[in-house]
Parts: sequence; structure tokens; C-alpha cells
Amino acid sequence: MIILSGGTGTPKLLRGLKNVIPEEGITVIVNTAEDRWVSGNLVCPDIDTVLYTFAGLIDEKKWWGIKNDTFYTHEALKKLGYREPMKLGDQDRAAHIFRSELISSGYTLTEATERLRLSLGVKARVLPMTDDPVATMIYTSEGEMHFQDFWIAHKGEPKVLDVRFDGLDAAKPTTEMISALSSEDTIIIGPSNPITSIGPILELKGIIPILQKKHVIAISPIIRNKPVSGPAGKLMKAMGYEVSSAGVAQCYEDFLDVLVIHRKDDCVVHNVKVVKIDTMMTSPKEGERLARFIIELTKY
Ligand code: FO1
Repeated sequence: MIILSGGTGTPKLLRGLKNVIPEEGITVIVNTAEDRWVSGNLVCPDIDTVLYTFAGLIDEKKWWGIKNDTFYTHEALKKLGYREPMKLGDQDRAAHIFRSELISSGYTLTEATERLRLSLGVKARVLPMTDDPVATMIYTSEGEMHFQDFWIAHKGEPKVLDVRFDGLDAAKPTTEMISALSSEDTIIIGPSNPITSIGPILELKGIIPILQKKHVIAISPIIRNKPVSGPAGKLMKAMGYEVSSAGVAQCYEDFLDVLVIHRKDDCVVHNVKVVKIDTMMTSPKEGERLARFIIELTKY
């Protein structure tokens, strides 16, 4: 089974899925456009959330970082007068250091992710969407800023005027992710934000033509007119989409076959098959239930 993922929403489905099918049978293609160099190391929030979820290490209160991590280095830097733009835990930072050392010595991001995957004992395949740098830039009423600054320092509050992906035009999808996508009949798009989590994956050259030949199932991250978590609503609105499951279907209209929406969402969605179930995943069991439902849908 192959799933496109960002860092919020989809990992909750992966937590359920790994208890329902063998982890070895899962491939996740992950957004890298929210990656950022912090304190000399490359932080890949979405890749790390996916890896930590499979490894059973994810902090399930925040859905980023490692549970029970300490923040000694982050606090020590603050005392020295340097405020990091992201609050990095000590164990989490170790992964960033290892990744950055590998990249500095010539490994690609795909190879470095593979090394981390093996070290963490993760059996699922975790594939970055590209090995090239891409940065999500948010244009706001308070100026242009990196996604992480918008979300963390500015708490997602400024009015969003536009979203752009620096470096995306020149970025190549990896051969690993192209061959993984090509080898499956059904592609799942997890309940992640369609603009900044799934959007960059779709905008890579050659991805939409592949998806048009596949049976594509997406899970809406919006229930009625509200995102389950994160800035999806604000970003969809800024990019001219209705904040609803119909808006999500519109984001994917070029290739979508089935949209899974919450059973209480009465949104009218045109031109795509809609199926309903409880899509909330506050507990692992709820993630497993949704995972079983998605597996049934793949046997169309
Ligand atoms: N989100 C926050 O709201 N505040 C933080 O300080 C923060 C630090 C952080 C460190 C590592 C990491 O992998 C993720 C982190 N996140 C933090 C989450 C991140 O900003 C976003 O939620 C993801 O990029 C969304 O996909």
C-alpha cells in the first residue's frame, strides 16, 4: 500500500495501518517542503514524524518530536542568547545531526532517510518526495516568511495572501518514489493539508500524469468547514478553495476517484465517489478502524 503524507493527520492513519497490515507492505511518500536547516542541521519534520510514528517514538500529544524528549541543548542555546526557530528535543536533534552528517558526506536525502529508518527499526519504506531543497514560503500581511516561521513564531496568525514553493520548479521527484508510485494500482492520499503537505508532492514534475492512471483514494482532513488540525483551512481559503471536503476534492480534481469524508459531514461533492466513515483518529483504535475501511476500498 502506498500513501502520500505530510506531518499531521496522515501519521495518525499510519499508526493504525501498521497494526492492521504488515509494516513491510507500507510505502509512504513524504512532503519535504517544510524542511529547514536549524542550528546547522537539516530538520525534516514530516519525514521524522512518519519515522517516529512507525518506530513508536512519536510524541502523540503534539504529533511532532519524540515522546519524553529533553530540551537541554535548546535551553542552553537560549541562555547563550540564541533562540532557535524550532524547539528541538535532544534525541530528535541527534537524528538531525546524523542526517546532516550523511548529507554533508554526499548521501542524498533518500539515502540518509533510509539509514535513519534502519537505525530506528522501521520496516515501512519512507521516501522523501525529492532530494532537492524546496521551501514553503507563506506570503502574509506581515511579509514573506518560511512556513515554520509562519506556524511557530507567528502561531499561524497573519493573514495569508499566497503560498509558494521555492525550488520546486527545479526539484526532481526521486527515482525511488516514481517507481514506487508506478508499481501500485491504488494510491492513498492521507488526511493531510492539501495545500502545503500534499500540494508540493503533486506539483513535482510528472506526478499528476502518474496519478491520472491510478485509482486514487483521498481522505479529507476537513470535517464540515473545519480542519481536524493545523492551518489547512486558512491556507485553502487563501488559495481560493472552499474550506470543506468539496474544496479538498477540487484540490485533487485532476485525478481523484474516491473521497473519504466524515460520516457527519453533509458536504455535497461533485464528480467524485464519496464514502463516509468516522474519520477522527484520536485513539490508535480509531486509526485502525479507518485503516481497515481504506483497505476494503482498495479492493474495488
Ligand atoms: N511545531 C510547533 O508548533 N512548535 C515547535 O517548536 C516545533 C518544533 C518542531 C521541531 C521538530 C519537528 O520535526 C517539528 C516541529 N514542530 C513544531 C512541528 C512543525 O512545525 C509542523 O507541525 C510540521 O512542519 C507540519 O507538518
